[in-house]
Order: sequence, then C-alpha cells, then structure tokens
Amino acid sequence: MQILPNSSEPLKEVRVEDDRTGLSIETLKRAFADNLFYIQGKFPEIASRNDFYMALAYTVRDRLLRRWLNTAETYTRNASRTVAYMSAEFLMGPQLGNNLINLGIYDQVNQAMKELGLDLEELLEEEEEPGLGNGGLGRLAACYLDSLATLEIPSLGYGIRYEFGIFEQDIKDGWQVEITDKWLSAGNPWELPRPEWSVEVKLGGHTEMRADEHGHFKVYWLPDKIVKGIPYDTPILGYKTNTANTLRLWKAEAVESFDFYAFDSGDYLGAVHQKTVSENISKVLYPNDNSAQGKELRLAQQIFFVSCSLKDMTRIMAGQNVPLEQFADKFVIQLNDTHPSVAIPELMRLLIDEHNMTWDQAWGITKKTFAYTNHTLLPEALERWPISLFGRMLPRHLEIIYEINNRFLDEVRMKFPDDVDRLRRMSLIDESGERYVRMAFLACVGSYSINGVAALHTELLQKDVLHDFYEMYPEKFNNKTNGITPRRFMVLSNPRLCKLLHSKIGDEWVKNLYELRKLEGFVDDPEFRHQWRQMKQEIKQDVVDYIKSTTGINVNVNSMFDIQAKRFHEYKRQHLNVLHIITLYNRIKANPNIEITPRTFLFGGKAAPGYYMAKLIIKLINSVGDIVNRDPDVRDRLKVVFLKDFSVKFAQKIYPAAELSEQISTAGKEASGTGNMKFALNGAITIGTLDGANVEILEEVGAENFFLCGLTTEEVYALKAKGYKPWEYYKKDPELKLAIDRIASGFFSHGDPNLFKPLVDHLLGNDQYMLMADYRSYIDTQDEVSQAYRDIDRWTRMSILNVARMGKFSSDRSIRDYCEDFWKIQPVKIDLKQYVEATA
Ligand code: B1H
Repeated sequence: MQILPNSSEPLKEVRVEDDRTGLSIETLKRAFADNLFYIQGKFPEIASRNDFYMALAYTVRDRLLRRWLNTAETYTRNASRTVAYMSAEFLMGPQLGNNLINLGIYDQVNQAMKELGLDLEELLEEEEEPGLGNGGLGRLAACYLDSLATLEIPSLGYGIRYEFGIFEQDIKDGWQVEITDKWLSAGNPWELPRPEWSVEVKLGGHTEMRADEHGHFKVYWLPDKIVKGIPYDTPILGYKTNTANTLRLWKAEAVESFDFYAFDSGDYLGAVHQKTVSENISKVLYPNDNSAQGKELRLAQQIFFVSCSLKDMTRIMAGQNVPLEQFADKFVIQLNDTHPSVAIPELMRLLIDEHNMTWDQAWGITKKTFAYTNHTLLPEALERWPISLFGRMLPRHLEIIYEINNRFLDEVRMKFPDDVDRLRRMSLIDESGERYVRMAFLACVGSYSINGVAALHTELLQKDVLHDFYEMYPEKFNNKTNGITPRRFMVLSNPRLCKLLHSKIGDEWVKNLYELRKLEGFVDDPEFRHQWRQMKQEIKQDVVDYIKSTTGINVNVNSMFDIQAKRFHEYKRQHLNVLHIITLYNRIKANPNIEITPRTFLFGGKAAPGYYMAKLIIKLINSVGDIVNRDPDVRDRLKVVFLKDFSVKFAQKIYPAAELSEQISTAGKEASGTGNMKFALNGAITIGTLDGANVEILEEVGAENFFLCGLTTEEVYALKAKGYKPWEYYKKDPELKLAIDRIASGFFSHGDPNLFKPLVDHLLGNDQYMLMADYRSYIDTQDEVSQAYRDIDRWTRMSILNVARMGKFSSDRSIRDYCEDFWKIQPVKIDLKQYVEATA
C-alpha cells in the first residue's frame, strides 16, 4: 500500500487503498477506529453513541465514494442521458442501514461492531433522519431514487436542503404539539458540500427593453435581490450494483456577507437583515400535505431550487461539451407535482435571455424536456399564485407565462373554433376574480407527458380536473402507478420475514418482486403457515415491548393489530376508524360478555400545524383511548394507542407488525397511497375503499384476500349530485347514532359537549367526505374481518397470498415503466476500478 507518490511517479498512479475500501471484518474495524480518532476526535472511553454512529457512517461512506466517483466519471465520459427528478420534498429516511444493505455488507459490519463491543442496532437507532418531506409525495421521490440507482439509470435528484424538516410531533394532554426538527445539529455524515458549483438566483425588480451591442432589442431583468445556492450532494447507492447516483440539495445563502448597496449607504443592520432574508429561503419545509399555502416564501423556495438546478444542468452540459440545443436529449426533467413547475418559464428565460435563442427554438426544447406528474385531485392542493405576488417576485417569468398563454390559446382556438368558454376554462391565467397563474395548467402546456399515480387517479384526471387538457393533448396523458422500494420496506425493515422467504424462495425477489409469486406454492403447507404465524408473533412482541416502554400501555400480543398510519386529513377518514372503535365499545357496554375479537388499534401520523380539524381528530383518538383502555368492562379486549412522531424510521418498525391495514379514504380522493403497498408487502390484509392504488391491490391479491367497503367514486358523485343528507343516515342507524351521541354528549371529554362539537357538526351538517354514508358498510366489513381473524388458518393464507402477489408494487416496476414509456433512457453499467485516478 502506497499513499504518497515518490517524485518519479505521476499522481494518477497513486492507489487510494485500502482502509477506505476494504470489506473484511478486520479492515472495517480498523477503519472504524481510525474515523473515530481522526474525524470525531475521540477515543473509545469518551466517545458518545453519536460519535460511534458517526465513525461508522464515515466508514460506510468511504466505501460508497469509489462507486460514486466511478459513476460520475462514467456518466461524464459518456455524456449519458440523465433523468433530473425535481421535487420540493425528498423523504429519505435514515441512510446507514440502507447503505449497508445496498453495499451488501450488513452482516460483516454487524460482526465487526460486535467484536468491538458495540451493537449495530443501537447505532442505527442513533441516526437522525432527514425529514425533508411531508408524506407520500416526498417518500415516493426517495423510493424512485433507490430504484433508479438499482436499475443503473443515470439520474440526479434536485431539491432543497431545508435546515428544519418536518416538525417533530409530541402529544400533550392528547393534543399534537409541534417541535422544530433540528436534524443537522449532530452533523450529517452523508452529504458533501460543493461550494465550487454554487450559483446565483435573481428575485424581484423589473424588466426593461434595451438595445444590445448590435442594436437588437432585448429584455433585461434588473432584479432587486440575488441569492446564492450552494449544492450539498448525497450519494444514492443502488442495491448490489456499482451505481451511485446523486441527490443534490440546495442551501440558500446571501451573496455577500452584506448587501453592498445597503452597506454603501451605511445601513449596516439593514444589510445584515438582508442576509437573514436570503438564508430564510431554505430554512424550513412547509408542513402541509395535500394543501397549497400560497405564501411568498414558498414561491421563493420553488424558483430558488429550480433555477439553481437548471443552471447546474447547463454547467454539466458545458463540461461534457454538449451544446445547449441538445438540452432535451441530455436531460429529461420529471416535475414531482407542480411545486417545481416554474422551471418551465425559467428554462425559457435561460435559453432566450441568457443564451440568445429564439422563442421557437427555446419552446421546442422546453416542450421536449419536461414531464409532469400530478399527485392530487383535491382542489385545495392545486397551486395557483396571485398575479400580483408572482409579478413582484418574478416579473420576467410572468411576461414569459403571458406569452406562452397567448400562443397556447391560439392553438386552442385553432382546434376548437368558436368556443369562448373553453378558452376561459383553459387559460393559464384564472380571471374569474383576483387573477392567478394556474400552475397545473402551465405544467400541462410545457410538458410532453402528463401522468397520474394510479389507474383510477389517471382516469379521474382525464375525466375531471384536466379534462379540457385531455381533449387538447390526449397523447400526453398516461398512468404510472406508484411503487415502493422492497430494499427499505422489506430487506431492511423486516429481517424476520426475509429470513423465512430466503429459506423458501431465495433472494431473487429483492430485485424482481414478481418472484414473490413462488410463495403461492407453500400456502398449503401447514408447517410453513405455522412458521409464518410464529414470525408475525415475534414481530408483534417487539412492538408490544416498544409500546410498553414508550407509553406504559399493556397491549395483548394475541389481539389483532389494526393500524392506520398516514398524515391526518379529513379525506383519509381516521375518524371513521374511531367510529368503529366507539361502536365496538358500545357493544361491550351494552353486553359486557359479548364475543369480540380482541383488537389493538394503532394510529400514527402528523397533522398540518394549521389544520384544526385534523388536530381535533388526533385529540379524539387520544380521548377515546383514555376511556376505552381504562374501562374494566373492556377487559383488555380493545386497546387504542396513538404512536407519536410517525416518521420513516418509525414506519419501518410498524409495518411488519400490522395485520389489518386501514385504507379508508373517500373514493376519488386518495390519488394512490403508498402506505397501502408497504402494509400489504409485509403481510397485512387491507380493509379499504375503491380508491387510489387500493383498486389495483385488490385486483392483484384477489377479492377473497381483501376487505372491500364503502361507496365507489361514481356512487360518491351521484350521491352528491342527488343531494347528500348525512343526518338521514344518523337517524336511521341506531349504532351510528349512539356512536355520534357518545362523542356529542361529552362522554369522551370529561362531560364537555363543546370540545368535539365542531367535528360532530361537520359530520351531521355537510359531511364533505361522506363518513355517514360509508359507516354501515365499513362496520359490516369490520365484522367480517373479526370473523376471518378467528379462523387463523384462513387469515394466514390471506396474509401469505398478499405478500406473494405484491410484485407489481415495486418502485422498480414504476421506474421501468417511466424509462420505457417516455423517458427513453437506458441503463449504464458502472465498472468498479481497483483504484481512483486522481487527475494530476
Ligand atoms: C400527495 C401531495 C402534496 N398528493 C401539496 N399531493 C403539498 C400536495 O406542500 N404541499 O403543498 C405537499 C404534498 N401529496 C400524495 O402523493 C397523495 O395524496 C398520495 O395519494 C400519493 O400516494 C402520493 C404519492 O404519489
């Protein structure tokens, strides 16, 4: 091993070995000790658990770096076509465990730590996860990065390095309390800052027409503010491949320590204030899931990361000698919802104003570059920006959008002559009251592909929210059903199930999830079913212990684990689940000796801090739990547990223990859902409505292995049209009436009838999400669930068949579909060289 070159040897011959790359247990131990000493600056006796975690993280990162650099080098040399996945959220989850799995060194590292007297499990627990997302949309982006790397597809994730991610949730007196998430406070070993690739972003000011040096008139944008973006890179390693792609997140900083104009005029404090304003851009993630806030800072975040990323892409092209005319051949930009859709006018601006292209040239490139994924039909989540706000921050972009709109409306006029109402409906500018830019429409016009995230969702997009655009551009529309990565949500999170699978069908399924089908051959084997139950029991026992130690609540390991874990939102109907709990409780109170299948109801999830009704539902769950868990008549047959601070890390503990998965959104409201897939993949059986990807899960697992309930989307629409009267359901169904009356009377609120009054009024008043209409079907289906659970053999078969038939829901399948259908991108193999060449 030679570290330093002697004088006669060129630097490129230097071998960077072997403590940073070796995988033997001895080398891993030595590297770990080295990192503890030289990076953390600690010796074992005084090292904290975090120091040990950091030393291990650096040891693993070193082993990743060679793959990362080889990958970058290969892509650069080949100027490979690349997917740029632009997303305001990446909900990555902890990195250490996943990297160990994907590197294939989990067992060696486990052993090495053991030999050093350390416990790998404890070190994994130590990692603070980057919660840079709200829920499904952000986690989907993370699953897609894992699949892209695993499938060896050149790709870059572009987003924001929020200093504060999604808030940490505490529960006080049954209410949600938010605590700021200081995920960076102990340091982040997985990222590398790249200050040399910083870029500047302009904001505000005005535009002017001026002649250039040749006398041609041109638009100049004179901003009143410039912000600097610094990229921070995280390697994304594929599963047992040499590919390590990059997640590039932008941090905002002031251009100078002091704003020079303000400084010149002697306004020192004003200048420092400007610095804070710039840095605020990447300060905090907006904590809303499925609702747009319309705040100025949010628009600043969007243009900030999008502009940084586009300039980064032009830098990459220049470095590979690819002319800008070939932008659409070099990159496809996937827009994760409309949050990055200002990229469309920003690319136009870059090409026209900064690279002197004509409008037609620039528009030709833009239309071939972008692809748009829609994730929601909820009207409150569709982004629109008031023209006044938009024009103040992005005057040049607004001009460009007006021009896109003029040309687009001409096109509409050509295709649909004499249809004024259509022009009004389709205009990128909403002029019905205060004027707005409609971002979803902009994304449709500026993209060559528009996709929904589950079959039903795509169908509803075409029929409803984007119907006019479907008529205008039918060829752009397509479906890409979401998926999840089996690496994180099986291999890492459910080692017991993996071991059992390994013994029967090997490990091929990790890369080809359809291989799980082979399990069907064992469903009739009583010994296998016994092992399956045994496994589930052990996992449940772990969760029982966890609940005991964190909440003090005793849970019966033999009860059915009935779980609803997802963001709190009225359309997801956690309160319908509560009505079922209250109904069971009422039955017990009416007849304490009634035969009841014991159940543990577990809830997890956060509510947006400003979403009052969602927070009240959390309070209701905790209040019902307080009564039910303590009532001696219940005799431990029912338990209600709210598990606070649901996160990726926590999700990984919970999914494997689930037996019943609650997926009960109002039909037509949940675009896809991905939690539904994670539960089923881990052997839970779904009780669900015909909504989102539930429809396709039902199709795959078969109706006999799925508990279907509730109205269909058509029935929901029809009932709305006919005039929905929630009160009538309440009056006619004595169990429903009793459940509602219990809440309304103050039974769960120390006699206070006012606490839950807003909730009760909502349900009996307009009941937007039709809980009253679906109550009876839900309760009857739950009764079937209870029956089925008593037949332990039947239940076990259902569980096995659910796992066996989940092949479709791997994010590898989703990503392959994207690649083949419209990304038109091929895998690039990465050779792992024995040493890294340093360029002298
Ligand atoms: C989804 C969002 C979302 N859809 C606005 N829309 C946001 C909208 O901060 N905002 O403004 C944040 C998030 N999130 C989810 O996407 C859908 O509800 C799920 O059904 C779907 O599975 C997931 C991934 O496609």
